[in-house]
Amino acid sequence: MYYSNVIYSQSFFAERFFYLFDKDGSGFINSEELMEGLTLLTNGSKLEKLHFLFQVYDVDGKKCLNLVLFKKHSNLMKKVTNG
Ligand SMILES: [Ca+2]
Repeated sequence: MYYSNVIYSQSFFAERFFYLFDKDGSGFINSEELMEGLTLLTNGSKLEKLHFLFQVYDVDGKKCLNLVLFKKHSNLMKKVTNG
């Protein structure tokens, strides 16, 4: 999966959320994985939500975002930390 020139569409987010929820990499999300993911998104701390958001954009797993991605999504990150 390579997203360097991707338009960030709903399918991008659906694929990234699916990948992150599927903790065991089985290609399926079981009920425990779903509950864990939804609990994080609904009841997680701001830091946990921000970490999840970071993982959404860190598509290559290098644990860093380039400047273009950072600028593009900084407003969304502000919403997560303020919400
Ligand atoms: Ca799974």
